[in-house]
Amino acid sequence: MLKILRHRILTALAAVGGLAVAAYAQVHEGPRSPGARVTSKINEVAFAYRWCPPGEFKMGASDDATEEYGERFVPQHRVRISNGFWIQETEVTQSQYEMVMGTRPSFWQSRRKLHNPVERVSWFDAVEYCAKLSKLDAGYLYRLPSEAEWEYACRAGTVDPRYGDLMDIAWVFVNTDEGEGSTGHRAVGKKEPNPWGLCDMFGNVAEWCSDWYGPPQSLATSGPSGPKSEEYRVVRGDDCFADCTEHFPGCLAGARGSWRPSEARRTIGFRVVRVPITAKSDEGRTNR
Ligand SMILES: [Ca+2]
Repeated sequence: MLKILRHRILTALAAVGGLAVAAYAQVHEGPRSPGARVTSKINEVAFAYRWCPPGEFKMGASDDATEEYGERFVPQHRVRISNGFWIQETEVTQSQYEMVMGTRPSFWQSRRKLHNPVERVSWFDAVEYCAKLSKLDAGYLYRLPSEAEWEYACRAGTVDPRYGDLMDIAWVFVNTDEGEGSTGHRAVGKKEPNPWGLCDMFGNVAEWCSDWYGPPQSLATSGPSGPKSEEYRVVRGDDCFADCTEHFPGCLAGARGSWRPSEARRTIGFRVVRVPITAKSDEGRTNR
C-alpha cells in the first residue's frame, strides 16, 4: 500500500478565542493498519494520533467484578465500533492546550511541565478545546472519545483487564509518590504503550469521555451517546493518585469513573479523537 504524504497549509489567520493564530499543519499519514501513526504540527506544537480500526470487542468486566464493585464496571457486553478513528497517542499536554486555548489552567505547572498532561479542565473546557482545534486543523473534526471508544482503544485488541504490568504502563500512586512538594503527574508518553501505540491510558490523569455517566445497565441500550439525563460525565483510566490495590482497582480497562462536567479537577485531563470531515456524517458505534 502506498504511503500517503499530505502537506496542508492553512493560509488564513484563524481567530481562536480572540487570539489571532497563524496555523501551519503538516500531516504524514501511513497505511491504516491498527496503531498506524499520524503526526501533525500546528504553530510548531506537535500532535500524534493512532488508528483504531472498525471492529468488535467485549466491553466491561466479568459478572464477578461487576457484582463486587458495582457501578465501577460495565457488565460485559459486545460492542461494535462501526467506524475507525484516530485517537491521540497521549493525553493532551499543557503546551498543546496553551497553544489551542491560550490559557494554562493546570494546578501543577511550570515551563518544565509543558509536556505533562493538562489538568484542572472541566468537561466543557475539553469540549471547547476540541471545537477550537477543529478550526485550527481544517479537514478534521476533533471531539472527546465515547466511553466505548476509549475502552476499545485502551484494550487495543487485548482481553485482559490491563494491557501490561501496571508499573510498566502507568504513572500511579506507588511509582510517583515522592513526598511533599512532588506532583504525581509525569510527562506524557514515557511509559510503555499498548499494542496500538497509545500511552498513559491508565494513570497520569483520568480522561473525560463524551458520555453521560448512567447506570451501567443502561449502556447496552442507550445508543452511541449514552443516557441523557444524568448529572455526571464519564472519566476513564484513573489518575496518578490511583490506589491500585485489590480493593480499589481503578486502572482496569473496564473500570469506570465519573465527575460533574462543570468541575475542573487537578486529576482529570483528556485526549481527543480525530475524524476526517468526510466521515463526520456516518461516524458512531452501535451496541449489541
Ligand atoms: Ca490517563
